[in-house]
Amino acid sequence: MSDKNENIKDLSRRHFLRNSAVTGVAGAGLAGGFGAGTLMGSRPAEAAAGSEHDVAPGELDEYYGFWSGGHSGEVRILGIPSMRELLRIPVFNVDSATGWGITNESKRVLGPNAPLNGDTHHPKVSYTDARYDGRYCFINDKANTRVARIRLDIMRADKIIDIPNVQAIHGLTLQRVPKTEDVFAVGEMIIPQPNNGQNMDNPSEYWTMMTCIDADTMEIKWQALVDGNLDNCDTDYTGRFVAASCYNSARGMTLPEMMGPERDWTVIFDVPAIDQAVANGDYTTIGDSNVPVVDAREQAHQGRNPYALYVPTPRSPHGVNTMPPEGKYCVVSGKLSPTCTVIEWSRVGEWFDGGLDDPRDTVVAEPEVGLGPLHTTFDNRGNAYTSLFLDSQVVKWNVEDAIRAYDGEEVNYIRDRIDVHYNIGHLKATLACSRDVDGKYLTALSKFSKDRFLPVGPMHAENDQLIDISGERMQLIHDGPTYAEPHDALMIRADQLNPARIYSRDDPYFAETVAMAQADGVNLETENKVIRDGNKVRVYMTSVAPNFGMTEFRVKQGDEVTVVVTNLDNIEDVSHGFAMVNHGVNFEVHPQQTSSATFIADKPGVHWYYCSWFCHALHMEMSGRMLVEA
Ligand code: RUQ
Ligand code: CUA
Repeated sequence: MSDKNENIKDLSRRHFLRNSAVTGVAGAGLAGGFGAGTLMGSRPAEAAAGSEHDVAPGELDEYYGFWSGGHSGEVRILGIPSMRELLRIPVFNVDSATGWGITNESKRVLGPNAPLNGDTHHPKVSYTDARYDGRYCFINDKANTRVARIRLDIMRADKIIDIPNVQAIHGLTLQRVPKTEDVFAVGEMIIPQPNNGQNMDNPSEYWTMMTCIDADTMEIKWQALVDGNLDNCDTDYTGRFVAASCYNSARGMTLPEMMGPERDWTVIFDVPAIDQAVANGDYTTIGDSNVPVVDAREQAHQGRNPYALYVPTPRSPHGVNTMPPEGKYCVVSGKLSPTCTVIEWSRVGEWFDGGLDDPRDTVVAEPEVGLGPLHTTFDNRGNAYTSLFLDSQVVKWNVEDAIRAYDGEEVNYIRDRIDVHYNIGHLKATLACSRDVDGKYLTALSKFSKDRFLPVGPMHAENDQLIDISGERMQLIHDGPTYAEPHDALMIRADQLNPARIYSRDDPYFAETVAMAQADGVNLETENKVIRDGNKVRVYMTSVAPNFGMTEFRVKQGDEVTVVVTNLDNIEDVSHGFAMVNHGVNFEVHPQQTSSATFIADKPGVHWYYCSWFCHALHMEMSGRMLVEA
């Protein structure tokens, strides 16, 4: 490939990483030459500073970006195109600022004995008719095999569920049409079934599943047992199919075993057929889980598998992305193959309906795009943009031209390439997973930042870059350092979200706490009261800037104390916090919110509590004492 345009420094950085990454997979023959698809050389990123993309102080952004926080366990909201971080939503982590993981309200969502860490990858905002409806954001936890739902009015998770029978939920995607009723989540690792310590030494009996979750109840509807493993996934635009990539078709336990086959596959599920199987009772259950498990492995079926189509796909495929706005094609990115595989959804339907025999007949193009293709996104002009991990590039290619080339026509489908810094994973264009795709901006989530920012020790920032894709050529417009480690992002128009400005007093998020107060005969909005119930003490207090409704309360050493604070301020942004010194307690109380935390008063003496959210000129004075009698 021609890297002529790059300066020497840039060249050496880039090649260092590419070579080391290639060495790691040398056995796979990846170091070989690449032809037609990579004709157009790379070019250095042209930075457009001080352009029309700037968002001046006081101006609002055009888009909301939902960013995964990776192994920070959170989800973040950014404003686009400024890339300003607007909010962190704690989900699978514990958060000192908001008290997520400390408050009773968040613990009810997290469930008993919830792990303290998480690994979020793929935030997905709910749809109505393949358009963002701003209700929920769903997110996976790869580290602890969970799925969470975040309410987008208050930006807090309201349901977190454990997924049985699988390990490491990675890909997560939503039904688009007619609306998001099903959430699909795939388990990446294969494990014994059941995984109870009885059958660990026979990896040929390790399997994984795709899980279907009811978006409204967050209950698991069913699981589908598959061959191979499962990685990323996406749905079509009819509500019928889900496709998932498999990079371990060999079901290997080690890297060489996993990388053995030249082709792995994309598995495509017929969701109504599996729904029907469950309705007919055609399923089993595994171990002590009562989730219906439908067998979608090839060995379970003579003739055509009614539940799953396995489309051979080169090699260790990764990203699975349906092309908007009609959802005609699905692009699977090859990772260890320099290709993307384009599957036509209508042909998938034909295969399931008996019209096609060879699963590969659903493939309509396989363009060569560059080294290490991971994910693909789209504009509204028929172009796809694929992230190239090894080349540290985004490549723009035309889908219809790639189909023509696959049919034997002499056509160059590559439109442009741009360097990103460095080693990009995910990428996403504005509204690219919906009918409203607009082809304006693309975010490139680069895994390495090295020399792009001031050094801050051995742990480097990630570099989420913003690229203007509205013209013929891509233009880099922003470097955005971020904390470990965004995997995926999506951007929706600002008008597609309508968040609450203050809490509603009947918000279900704290309804159980309100019910507890009612059972104690306490009116949270008017009363400040201490209720003793054996060695359990419930302290109800209000907050109005700059006062807590109670400046002291008295308990006995060893009491289990629950402090419930209700913020009576109803002015936007007048948030209070409640921190109990030396007791590991701090939590948020936003306008009209009720929050609570429970702790043991195990230390006799005077313990101050204070407001932790700067709320008033007399914020420092907003405090009180807990007196603990020995
Ligand atoms: S998957 S780039 Cu979850 Cu690619 Cu991280
Ligand atoms: Cu209330 Cu600071």
